[in-house]
Amino acid sequence: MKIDIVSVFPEYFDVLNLSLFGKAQAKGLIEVHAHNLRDWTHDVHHSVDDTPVGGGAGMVMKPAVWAECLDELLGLEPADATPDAAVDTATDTAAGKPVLIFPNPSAPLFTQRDATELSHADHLLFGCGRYEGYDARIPAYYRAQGVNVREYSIGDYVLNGGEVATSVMLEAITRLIPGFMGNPESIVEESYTGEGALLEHRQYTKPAQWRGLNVPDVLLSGDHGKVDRFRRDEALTRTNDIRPDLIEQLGCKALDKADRKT
Ligand code: 6GU
Repeated sequence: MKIDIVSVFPEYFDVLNLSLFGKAQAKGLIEVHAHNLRDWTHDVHHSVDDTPVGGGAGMVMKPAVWAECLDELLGLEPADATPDAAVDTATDTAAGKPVLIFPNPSAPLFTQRDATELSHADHLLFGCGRYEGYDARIPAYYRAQGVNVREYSIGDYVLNGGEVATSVMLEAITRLIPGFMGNPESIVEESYTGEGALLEHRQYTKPAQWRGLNVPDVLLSGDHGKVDRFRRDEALTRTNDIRPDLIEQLGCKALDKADRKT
C-alpha cells in the first residue's frame, strides 16, 4: 500500500519509521511519504492560508496550493490547462485508484468498518488541514474529478489539525493489512469488528490471585464451553452498560439463541 501524507508539519510522521510501521515499511508492505504542503507554494512567505470569506475567526487553507500538490500526487493534469484530460483520468475506476482522505472534525465518524475497507486500498492520500480548516472546494473539486474522496472525524472533540487524526486512522487501517501484525489472530476477535461488534470481555493473566483480587473461577475451570459463554455474556453486558449505542446497531443475526436466554 502506498501512503502519501500532506501536512505543514510533515515531521509529525517521523514516528512512522518506528515499531510495527518501520517493520512493515522494511518488509515492503507499506510505503509512506510525508510531504510538506509549503513545497507547493510560490510566494516568499510560503503561505497556505487566508482569512475566511464571510468573516469569522482563524484562517482557512487556500485551494490553489492544495490543488497543485494533490494534482501532482494523484497524477492528474491541472484542470485549467487541460480540462478534458483531467475528467478522463478521473472517471477511471480501475483497481489501484487512490483514496483521498481529509481529516475533519465536522465529518462522519471514522469506524472499524472504514478501517477494514481502506485496508484493501492500494494508495491512500491524507490531506491534513490546520487552522480553521480547508476550503470546502478542495474535496468538492476532486470528487467532481471522480476521485474517491473521504472526510472523517475520529471523535467528538477538537484537535488542532489533521495530523494526529491521520496517525490514528493510519494505525487502524495498516494493522489490518495481511502480514502487518506479528500474530494475525490477534486482530480477529477484537472489539468493533464483524457484524455483531461488541466491546471485548476483560482479560486476565497469571497469577490467579493477586493483591486479594481473584481471576473469575470459570476461567480456571478448563471447560471451554463455559469459558466462551462467560466471555460472551460479559461482552454483552459490558457493551450494554458502556456503549448501548452499539447494542442498538447490532445486526439481527448478531445474537444467538443462547444469548437470548440470558
Ligand atoms: Cl479528523 N480533525 C481535527 N482537527 N479535530 C478532530 C478530528 C479531526 N476528529 C476529531 N477531532
